[in-house]
Amino acid sequence: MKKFPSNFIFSTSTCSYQIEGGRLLGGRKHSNWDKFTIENYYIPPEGVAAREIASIDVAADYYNRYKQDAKIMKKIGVNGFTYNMDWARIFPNNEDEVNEEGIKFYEKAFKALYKKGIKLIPILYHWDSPLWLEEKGGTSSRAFLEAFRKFARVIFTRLGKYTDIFYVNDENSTYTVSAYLDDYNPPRKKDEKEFWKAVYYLSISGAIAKQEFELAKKQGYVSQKALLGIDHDWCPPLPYDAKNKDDIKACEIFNEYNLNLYLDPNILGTFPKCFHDAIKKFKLNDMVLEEDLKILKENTLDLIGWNYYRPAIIANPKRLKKKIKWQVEPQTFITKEAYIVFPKTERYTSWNWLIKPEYLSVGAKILWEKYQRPLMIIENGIGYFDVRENGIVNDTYRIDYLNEHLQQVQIAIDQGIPFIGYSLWTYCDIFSPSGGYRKKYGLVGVDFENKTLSRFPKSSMFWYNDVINNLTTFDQDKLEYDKYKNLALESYQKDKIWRK
Ligand code: BGP
Repeated sequence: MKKFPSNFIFSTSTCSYQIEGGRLLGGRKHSNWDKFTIENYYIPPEGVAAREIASIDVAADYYNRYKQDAKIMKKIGVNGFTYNMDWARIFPNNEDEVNEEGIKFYEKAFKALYKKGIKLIPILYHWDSPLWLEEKGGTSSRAFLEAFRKFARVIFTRLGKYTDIFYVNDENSTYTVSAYLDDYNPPRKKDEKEFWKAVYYLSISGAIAKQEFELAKKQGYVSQKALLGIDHDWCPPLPYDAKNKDDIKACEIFNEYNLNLYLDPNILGTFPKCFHDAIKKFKLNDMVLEEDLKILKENTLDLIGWNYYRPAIIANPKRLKKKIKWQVEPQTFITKEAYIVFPKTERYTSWNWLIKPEYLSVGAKILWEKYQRPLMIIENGIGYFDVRENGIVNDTYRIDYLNEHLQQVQIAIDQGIPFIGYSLWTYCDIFSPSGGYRKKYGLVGVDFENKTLSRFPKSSMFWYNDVINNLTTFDQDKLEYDKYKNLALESYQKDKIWRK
């Protein structure tokens, strides 16, 4: 394999409500995720891979530790940091009043990175709406559009100097399915008509952000070569039985709802058939304005961010009536014509997430051929029960997972697919929507157990540093686990960056 290009972006990604804390500090007011975690607080028994809904009041305390974190990121050697700013910190009370202390926090935090040669890669929206917006109807209402325009404008004009890559939103799919088709995440509307409204307004908001982005470019707030993308978590489907035409058909149906529905609008400028069918079914014609569709068509996005964790093994539900020995997780997917199944012959994480790295390059080829946009991985990582010993975590499983997935990015680049970067989920241990603080994803540990929130190294951060220094991944069977473990132990003993 060829080495990564010298200008390749090696980044880590995270998200304000999961890492930042300071939820009532600096003029901030509560959001829907504060309300949700307060009202649904639940800690499962120790060591169980189950949903933990803990407090995000302090989370990993990035709000107070951003300077230390910038130094640690420098040690890792990343040149990017993908971060979703907190809307409720910048606009705590309404859509018009900017909280100067809030935006100044981000200017300080991102300047600390910028001075270390780490490019900020902002994601504008990641599921977390200010409460005042929820009260106006939230993402499934037209109120979302103008409020989002004002929010986007502040981000582009105030933070445009620190970067030339932005994303409008993270995973409209998981967000709309888990929060509008299901009641798993806030605002827990569990109403199919609300689901289609949220899909519509989120798509239009991406085009509105592009309008503001191009205006900010004209006015000199953002560089002319800057790019604005959308970040989607498509799970490339594969048929449970490659010879079964019903399973193959089910994969096409899955893609209509899990790929076309979320990327066609902001990349091609048009909604796919399933959307138009739903508008008729739910009599939502009044929602769809000609002016909106014009904005959508004229303001498509430049880049596809892709959150790749796993593909989806798809079977036609007709099969499920037969007694087939496998796990089937009833999916709250919009379609009942395609089910995700979990054959026991596959590899899974302890949270039952399928591990199949080769579908990263398979999926990348499909995305490039269908949409012809540069790609960047915005999330890829493994949640695990990490065990800390001698002050560090020797996470060889995370090194395995990340190395074999990043290798697929290299393979895709060798096939001529224009990947501009890879942003790993995640920098340090944070709050996980499905696993709370027990489901660890970080390259860097955070001491939640003793409530000190102090940072400590894991072996995987030294693997990532090795990849970045050499501009390549390593043969899976030649990974130097002991080297990374000893570097972590040595660093923890002597580097001051671990002392706040
Ligand atoms: C994505 C979200 C991230 C992150 C990740 C891991 O859907 O964009 O915020 O949470 O999933 O998910 P989890 O933490 O639930 O394992």
